[in-house]
Amino acid sequence: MTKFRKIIHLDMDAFFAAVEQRDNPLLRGRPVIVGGPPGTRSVVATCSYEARKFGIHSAMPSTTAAKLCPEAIFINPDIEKYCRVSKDIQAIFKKYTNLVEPVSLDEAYLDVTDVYGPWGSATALARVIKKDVHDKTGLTASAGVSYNKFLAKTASDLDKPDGLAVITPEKAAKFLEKLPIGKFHGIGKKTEARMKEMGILNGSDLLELPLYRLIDLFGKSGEFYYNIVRGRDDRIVQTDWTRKSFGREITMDNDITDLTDIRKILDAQISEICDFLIDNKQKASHLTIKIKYFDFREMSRSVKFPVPTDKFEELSSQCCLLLEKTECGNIPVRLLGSSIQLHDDDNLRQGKRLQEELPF
Ligand code: TTP
Ligand code: MG
Repeated sequence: MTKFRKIIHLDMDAFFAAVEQRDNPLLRGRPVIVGGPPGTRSVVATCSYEARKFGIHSAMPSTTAAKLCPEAIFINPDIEKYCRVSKDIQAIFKKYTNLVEPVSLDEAYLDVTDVYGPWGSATALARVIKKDVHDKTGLTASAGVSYNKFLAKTASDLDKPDGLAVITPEKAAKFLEKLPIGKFHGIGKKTEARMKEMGILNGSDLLELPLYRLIDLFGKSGEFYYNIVRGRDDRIVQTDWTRKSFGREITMDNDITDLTDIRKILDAQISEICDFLIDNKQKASHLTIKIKYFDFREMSRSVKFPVPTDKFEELSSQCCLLLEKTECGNIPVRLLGSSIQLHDDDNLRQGKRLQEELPF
C-alpha cells in the first residue's frame, strides 16, 4: 500500500487586521485596513474580512481602498507586534511536531505523517491546533490537510476564514479537475490571465496539455503545472533545524602535496561521514570535496550519486575521481574537507519517530 504523507498547512486569517481587531474591541466587526493612509502612495497590507466585501485586498493602493469603502478604518502596521504574535503561533505548531516549516509570519506547513497521539486523524489534529491557536492568541487560523504541500496549501484557502478543508488521495483528482485555474497555488495572476486567454479555465483543461506543450508555453514552470494538476508535489517540509548536510574539514599544520597522504585524510573523513549516515539511517545524495591550496585559493568539486548511498567504497572512489579534477598532487594543500548532502526522504525521518501513522 502506498504510504501517503500527511501535511497540514495553517494560515492565519486576515493576520495583521485580526491582531488589530483583537487588541481594540472598537475595531471588531468593522472594515479595518492595515496600511498607510489614503492620499499617500501607501498600499493595503491586508484588511479585515468586513473590508474584503467591498473588493479591497492586499497590495491595493490605500486611496483606491478608501474610495471603495469610505467608512474603512486605516491602521498603520505595527510589524514588531505581528512578529511577536507570529513567534507565539509558530511555538504552538511546534508542540505537535518538530517538522514545521514556517513560510511567512502567519503560515506554516506541518508534516504530521508520523505524529502519534490521541487525535485519531490528521484532520482531528488540525482542529486541535486551530483551537489551541485560538485559545492562546484569540485569533483564527484556516487549515488545509492533504498528502503534499501544494494540496495542503490549496486546501487551507478553500474555506477561509476559520476554515478546515481536507483533500484526501481519493478525492484529489476530481477536486483538481474542477478547480478554477486561478485557485491553483503557484499559478500567479499573470499566468492565470494567459491561461484563460488560451481557454484553460480549470484543472481538466490543464490536464489535456501534454508536458512538452506546457514547457513550450511556460518554460520551466510547465513541468510544475503538469505535476500540480495531477496532485504531484514531492517537496518536503523543510524545517529550519533539518540537517541537510554533514561534513568534516581539517587545516593541516604543514601543507601537503603527496596524493596518497591526501587520500588517507579524505578517507578518514569519509569514514566518519559513513558512520554518521549509518547511525542516523540516512543516505548521501551528493559528495563535495573542498580544497584550500597553500596560497589560500579555495575550490570545491561535487558529484551527485545516481542512487543515494551510505557505502564507504562508493564515497571513497567518487572522492578519488573528484580529486582528479583538482590540482592536488601538484601543489601544496593546507585544508581538506569532505561533506555530503543528505537525501531528502531521510530528512523526513528526522521528525518525531512515533509508533503509528495517522489516517486523514
Ligand atoms: P496573507 O496570509 O496572504 O493574508 P492575510 O492573513 O491577511 O489574509 P488571509 O490569509 O485570511 O487571506 O498574508 C499574511 C500577512 O502578510 C497579512 O496579514 C499582511 C501581510 N501582507 C502584506 O503586508 N502585503 C501583502 O501583499 C500580503 C499578501 C500580505
Ligand atoms: Mg493569512
